[in-house]
Amino acid sequence: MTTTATAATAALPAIPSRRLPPLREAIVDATLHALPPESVPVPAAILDVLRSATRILVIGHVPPDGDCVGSAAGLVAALQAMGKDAVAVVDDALPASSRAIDSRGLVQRAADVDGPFDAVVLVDVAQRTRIGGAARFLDGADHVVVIDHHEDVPDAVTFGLGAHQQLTSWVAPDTDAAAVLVAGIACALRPGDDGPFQAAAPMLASSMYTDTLGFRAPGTDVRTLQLFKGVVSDLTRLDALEAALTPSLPPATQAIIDALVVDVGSSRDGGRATFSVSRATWQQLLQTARAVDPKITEGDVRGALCDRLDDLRDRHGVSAMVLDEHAGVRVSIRSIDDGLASRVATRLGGGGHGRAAAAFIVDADASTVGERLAHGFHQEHLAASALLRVGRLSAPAIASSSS
Ligand SMILES: [Mn+2]
Repeated sequence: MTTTATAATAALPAIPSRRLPPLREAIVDATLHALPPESVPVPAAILDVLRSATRILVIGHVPPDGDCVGSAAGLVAALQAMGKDAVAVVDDALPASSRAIDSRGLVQRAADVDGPFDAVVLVDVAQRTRIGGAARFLDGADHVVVIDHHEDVPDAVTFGLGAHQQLTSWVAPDTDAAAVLVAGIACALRPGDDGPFQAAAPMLASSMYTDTLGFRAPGTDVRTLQLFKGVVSDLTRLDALEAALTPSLPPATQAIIDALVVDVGSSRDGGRATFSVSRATWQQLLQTARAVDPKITEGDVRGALCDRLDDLRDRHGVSAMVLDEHAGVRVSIRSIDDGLASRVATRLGGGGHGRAAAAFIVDADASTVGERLAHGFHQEHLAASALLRVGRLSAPAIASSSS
């Protein structure tokens, strides 16, 4: 019985929360120096596993976001640059913005990959239940590594690991993005050789950008911005990065989303804005999009809705969306208050970041979920007078805008 759990929690030292300068100003501000990736303190145990392994699988979470895709693809690019046989899996359809981050097309679905791997690395996630079909690769690995910046503390039991398997984890909850940790790893893998880091850098920069909401999230660490600036050093590069991360939907699809947001404007109450997308509306959004471009994924459309949710959060403090998809009801929650969004999502059986979190609820109808969402906010001590009003846009109301 030699299972060993190495729990390294080498977080960056905390700094006071404050809003950063606008990104475009920060990029051209000569007094704000770029920070080298060597500044991220990487636990030696993580490097030992990665250096000694020959066949490595790197897994991100599902549903995916920019950070897990960029971190997984970036780590694989770094490992390949030092001659490793490394494969990235995110077992879900990638939204267009994430496909743009995975600029080399390194990320695959679990069914397209053959094991076994001697090391399996989870990035941006610390739960076996959040990696889809990639979970089966955990069972044959000598080493399981977790690199994450959320609160979950992994252990060998919940990962279902056997006595011969070693779990090595680096969980740094005060870090803005998993990509910050991966940047440190890529740089430290082979001292004196920045090839692995350079191979990963564009993907990691995009991850940092998305997980900090373009460095607009309150409390974003200035050092993450300085790391980013080491890669995206001028406005030309920033423009290219932002253009790649902003997929365009067909005008008819966008028009429906715009109509939803107009509806939200009238339904906000007490600084909290919510909106509900019925199953019929969701189907209509997908159909209008795919009629123009069959490659548009559900994630692309969901991403456009979430962009609006972010705007609403910035304007109203709290925003939420109840999205009635075919397989269940998705709830997305945003808050300026760090922690509120994740606490409410946890009450609904989900989780996520402090300011952006989600839950996916099967076997429930949207109105019941909407009530549970409102109740969840109340349990978080939001005033009763700010009872959430859910703006509903029925399918007939948008029929004219899609025909
Ligand atoms: Mn992340």
